Amino acid sequence: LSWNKRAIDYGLYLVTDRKLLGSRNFLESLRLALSGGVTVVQLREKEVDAREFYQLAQAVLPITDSFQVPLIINDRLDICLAVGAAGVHLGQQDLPAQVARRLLGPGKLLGISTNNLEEARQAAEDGADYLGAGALFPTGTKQNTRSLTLERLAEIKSGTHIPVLGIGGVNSKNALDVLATGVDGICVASAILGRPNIQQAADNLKNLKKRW
Ligand code: TZP
Ligand code: MG
Repeated sequence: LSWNKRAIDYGLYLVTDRKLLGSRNFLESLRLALSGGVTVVQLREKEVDAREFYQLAQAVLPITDSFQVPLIINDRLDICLAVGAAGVHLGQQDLPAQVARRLLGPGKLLGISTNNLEEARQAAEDGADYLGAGALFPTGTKQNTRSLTLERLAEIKSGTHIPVLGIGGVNSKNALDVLATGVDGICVASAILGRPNIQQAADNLKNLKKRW
């Protein structure tokens, strides 16, 4: 699929982590999350080699396509291009945003992780399409996160002109507080994939967002 960047709904952005699934099947869990209303999927695989990441991305793309949801690849611009994913998500320790934008061309989505207004403004200037900002709450999904208060998140949102998503321990109990900062969406892993009923968990978060 090709994407109209201006029309992308960042409301409920799922970051994958197979460790959260236990013995449950990955592709089936993804289908459940999409059925529940996830609007963007980021494939985040920290423990696989390039070949396995590539093959997994190839398997995921027809599923996200069938829900007309963009697939974003974490860390690996080469794999994004190789499978024809919608875009790539990079952190402050990955390829610089400016370089990634040059390699991707104008059509692909580029997301950048940020922790303060300076990084956010720089990423936007360097060609990012959206920002992830966190970590807002304690999380078991990622080690060594920098923390970010809701006040600082609001500052990032009001100080930039591209979509901003709150990430890090976001769940059904705190999602409304995150949305109250004015951000464009929430970015979650465990609040969907770590729940016993994945579809219901996604649907519940989606409804919070809708009612907000
Ligand atoms: N980046 C900052 S926090 C985080 C990432 C990838 C983990 C998000 O997972 P969870 O389970 O929603 O806290
Ligand atoms: Mg990274």
